[in-house]
Amino acid sequence: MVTLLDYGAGNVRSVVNAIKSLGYSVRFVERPEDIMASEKLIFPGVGAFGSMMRVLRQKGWVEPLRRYLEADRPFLGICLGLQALFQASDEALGEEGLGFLKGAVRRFQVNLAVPHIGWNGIKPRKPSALFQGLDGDEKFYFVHSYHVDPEDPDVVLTTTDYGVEFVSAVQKGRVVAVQFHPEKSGPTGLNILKNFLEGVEAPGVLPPKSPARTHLAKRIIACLDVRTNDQGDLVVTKGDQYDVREKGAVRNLGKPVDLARRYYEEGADEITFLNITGFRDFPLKDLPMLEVLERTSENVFVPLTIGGGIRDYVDKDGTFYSALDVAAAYFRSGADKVSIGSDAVLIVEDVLRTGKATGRSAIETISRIYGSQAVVISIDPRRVYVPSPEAVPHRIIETAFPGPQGERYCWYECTIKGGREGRPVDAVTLARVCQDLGAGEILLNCIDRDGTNSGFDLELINAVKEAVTIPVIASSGAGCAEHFLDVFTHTRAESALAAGIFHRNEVPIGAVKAFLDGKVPIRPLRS
Ligand code: 1PR
Repeated sequence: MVTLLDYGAGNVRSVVNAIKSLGYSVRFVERPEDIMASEKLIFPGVGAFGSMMRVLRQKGWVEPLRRYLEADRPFLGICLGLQALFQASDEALGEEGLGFLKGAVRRFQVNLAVPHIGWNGIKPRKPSALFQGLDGDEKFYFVHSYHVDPEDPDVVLTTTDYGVEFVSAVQKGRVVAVQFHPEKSGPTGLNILKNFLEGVEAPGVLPPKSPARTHLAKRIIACLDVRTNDQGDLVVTKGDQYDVREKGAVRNLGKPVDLARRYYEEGADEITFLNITGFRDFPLKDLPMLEVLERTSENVFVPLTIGGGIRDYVDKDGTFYSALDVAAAYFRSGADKVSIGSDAVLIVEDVLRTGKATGRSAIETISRIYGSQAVVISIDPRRVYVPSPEAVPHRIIETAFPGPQGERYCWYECTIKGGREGRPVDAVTLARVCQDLGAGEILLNCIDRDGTNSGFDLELINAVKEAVTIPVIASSGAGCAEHFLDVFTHTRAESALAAGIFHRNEVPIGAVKAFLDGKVPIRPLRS
């Protein structure tokens, strides 16, 4: 029996599913006395340090937690559950942490995208039972903007490199805590969880290998565009430049849960579901997507993103649902991130028109509660050629691929409603304003390339990547493994997403990774 400390700030479903998949049962801390009564306590922190500590105090859990830790009882902290062990955090100045370990939590001061999102390695510093069965060169899924800075070097279990060398795991007796998410780190992560559950008092080992330097892997993401077909079945579909119909019928490429499972087993580093008719169907009425997430998260242990229909909504009875309500339902069902498409364009238009943010937009409200790493902006741009840089008041780029009239300039017009409506805002400006509002990642599609197998639009990706510091996912147009190498060598995109080539079995994820191996850092297939 494992006890889970859930203070209601995000996706704990995956932790529960991961523990259950290892044959353990889970109960939740409900009253302060449940903490001392735990046999093994797992604290999967999500969200922000300040709100976490406030909730812990309100619930009366701080003192029992301190007593539990001081008594050297089995404890596993994950992400914010590691940071909570320290005295203070730059994220919430004046807010006291649990103070079990001396030191503070610092914001990353690096010349790289922050949050640090993705698969990175670990460098073990001392033997631990947690390392049982590891080779040492595995990668784990991280997502955080802050890292711990312990005063006592003896508690450092592993470090990781990301612009700086930071502490990625600590251990003091039977109290262990990791910055990465074992429940999102595939079979390797489950191995770590299993080691903890079997008891870290077992004799410690050091993995046979330890990298001299760790590298953040370039992520390969499988994307499932989901909608209901004309027969009423929820299917994975795929468009050509966003047209998903062939001879009048919606293309059917498989069932969402089954395909997600297949891509997990084939080595996808992340899975994205886009409810492509979300702009017209309200997701909390269209419950199948929630069920898809719930069922997928039962046995897919990599990050899951869901997009489609995340916006404020009034139903036909006049009941108001906020974008935050929709996102909360998705997180509860197993999503780690939500992706906002159409609404982001309207929000940015509003900010550009009024010159200020309202503080109430979907981007701001969701990132405030769940953290910026949980908010992805999905952009659906279309290339528009213009004769000169002065032709339109948008961010223009000079292109190496002239237009039909020989135009040497173009801009990328954002669209809403699945590409059906163009709006007067360009993709570069949209990405920058969304970052300022609190978005943590950009999913950069391209209508011109979507479904064409002709390669990613590198000019678009470079223009957007140069304008933001948050990670960018390159999307649309992948036709072969070489296209992934192109995007990772000619742009600074952190990840690349594809749909059609995976669905049609033209190029499996394994083949993409095998091709990239040794050329760019990737998560090795076996982990
Ligand atoms: O606007 O917040 O409701 O979100 C709707 C979401 O659905 C948006 O993220 C939007 O990108 C997506 N969407 C809407 N209509 C379509 C469509 O195809 N008709 N799909 C659509 C977008 C694009 C990519 C695709 C890549 C890779 N799909 O996600 O997977 O282009 O494809 P490829 O590798 O086959 O080239 P909201």
